[in-house]
Parts: sequence; structure tokens; C-alpha cells
Amino acid sequence: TETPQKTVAPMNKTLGPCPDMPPKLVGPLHVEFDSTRTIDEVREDLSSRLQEGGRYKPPDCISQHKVAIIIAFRNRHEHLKHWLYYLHPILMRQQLDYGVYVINQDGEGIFNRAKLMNAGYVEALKQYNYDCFVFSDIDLVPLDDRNLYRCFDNPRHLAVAMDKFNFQLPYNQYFGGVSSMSKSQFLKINGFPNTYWGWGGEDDDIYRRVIFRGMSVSRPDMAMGKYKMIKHVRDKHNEPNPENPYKLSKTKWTMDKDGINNLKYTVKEIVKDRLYTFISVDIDAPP
Ligand code: UD2
Ligand code: MN
Repeated sequence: TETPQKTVAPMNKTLGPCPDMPPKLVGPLHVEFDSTRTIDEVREDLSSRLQEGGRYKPPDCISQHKVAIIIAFRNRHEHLKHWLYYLHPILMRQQLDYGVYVINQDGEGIFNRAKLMNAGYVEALKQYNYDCFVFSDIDLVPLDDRNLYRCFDNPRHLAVAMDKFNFQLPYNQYFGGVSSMSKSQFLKINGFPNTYWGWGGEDDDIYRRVIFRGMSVSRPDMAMGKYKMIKHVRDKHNEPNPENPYKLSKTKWTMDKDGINNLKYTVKEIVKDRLYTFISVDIDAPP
């Protein structure tokens, strides 16, 4: 006769917190924007490690960083594919509890990067209790995974050394490309301005908000802060706006009434891909 086999319940191991320094970072990365790459290949590669909507949690420890990555977007699917291919593995190695939110401007009106970022902040918080927000261009890929996509004691500017600026800061007050802020830092500056239509100025406005609220800007060192930007031409409906530089002289007085506290937009559609959450918003853009 056979003795019935006792089934042993799997050990209910409780996860500890992830270490402050992620142990599997590799440092400098090789990045190339190969045009034969396809989004289906990228999805195939990564989907087993992701949850629906481009969500990830480390499997072996509890992340200390609940980070929403917010990307202002319209008509850049080619760039999105490369961004996802490179960023997901980096963010995974950084042991973040993260989600990727692509905020798509609905319609053909004038583009507004900062207002889309504001909408992304609000929408991401409806999905999960994020405590940190990374705001990124779709065309910027870090060249070193030690550049941490998390929040610091002060608002952080991450894209400090871009290839297109010869791996230098173009000027000291520069805040463009990629930045991170905790929820409380973001609220302290009343979020981003809603009134910068078209290209330029919004990043300088954000820098000023940070300084006017008594904070400083945190940055990685220049070696870890290297980025490659995918080459592109200026998009349609995102022409440089000559009014934007003039608005900067008024930031100090306008920032309390132009920001997250008077943000208005309508969600048109939310699509959860395995690689990202795609949120189309009508931001009432001028034609
Ligand atoms: C610079 C800044 C950027 C922002 C912008 C002025 C760098 C690397 N970045 O970017 O942070 O301050 O100037 O507004 O210096 N986008 C679309 N579709 C469009 C238009 C824009 O998806 O039709 C998004 C996309 O995420 C893009 C970002 O907006 O990366 C910034 O636009 P850009 O790449 O045309 O501007 P760029 O490279 O001069
Ligand atoms: Mn760009």
C-alpha cells in the first residue's frame, strides 16, 4: 500500500524592504535607436515581468519608492517604443514600485507639455497611491542606470548631461527633459503652469517655482546624468511660442493661481497596455 503523500504548503515568506542602494545596477549603458525594433518584440520581451498598465513591483523585496513616470505625448509612437525598451529594465533594476503613464494630448490643437504633466499627476494618483513623480520627455534615455528615478529631499533634475548639449548643462537654471518631485514638493509649487502653449519656457517656469518656494534643485553628477536624445524635428502644432519667455518674469505672481489648483481637462480614453497606461486628455487647446 502507498502512504498518502503529505503536501507541504509553500513557506509563506514575508518580504523585507528593498535595500537603499539597488544591488543589480550595471552603470554605463549602451543605447542605440535601432529602427528594426518593433513594439511587439518589446512587449514580448517585457510582459512577463510587468502587470497590466505598465506596472511593476520588485518580486523579492518591498520597494521604498512608489513612482509614477509621467510622459507628455502626442504622435511619437516610434520614440515610445525605444523609451519602453530601455527604461523598463532600468526601472526594474532600480527596484521601484512604478507605473508608466503616457498622457496623450487629444486633438490637433497647440501642444502643452506642462499641462499634460499636471493631468498625468492627477490621473496617476487615481490609479495608485504614488509618493513620487518623474516627469519625462519621450525621447530621452539615460546612459547610466545609477541615475535613480526616485525622489530626493529637493526637486530633482535628472537630465543634466545630454548628448545634444555636448553632455553639459546648457545653463545653471536648466530644468528641462526629465525631473522628479515628491507629492509634497509638487504641491508646494502648485504643480506646473497650465498656460505655456507651444514649445519652450515651461521648464524655466517650473525651475522658478521651485526656487520661489524656498527649495533648491538636486542633481546627479555629470557622469551618471548622461542622456541620449532621439533625433527629431520640431513637431507640428508645437511651434516656439514668443509669449512664453515674457511670461517667465511673472511666475512669482502667477504661480499661485496657475497650476494644479485650477487645472481643467477631460479624460477621453484610458487604455491599459502591458507596457504603459495610455491616457488621452482634452486640455482645451487653442487651434
Ligand atoms: C526641450 C526640453 C523639454 C521641454 C521642451 C520645451 C530637452 C531635452 N527637453 O525639448 O523638456 O522643456 O524643450 O517645451 O531639452 N511631445 C510630443 N509630441 C509633440 C510635441 C512634444 O510627444 O508633438 C512631447 C515629447 O515627450 C517630447 C516633449 O514633448 O519629448 C518635448 O518636446 P520636444 O522633444 O519637441 O522638445 P525639445 O527636444 O526641444
Ligand atoms: Mn526632444
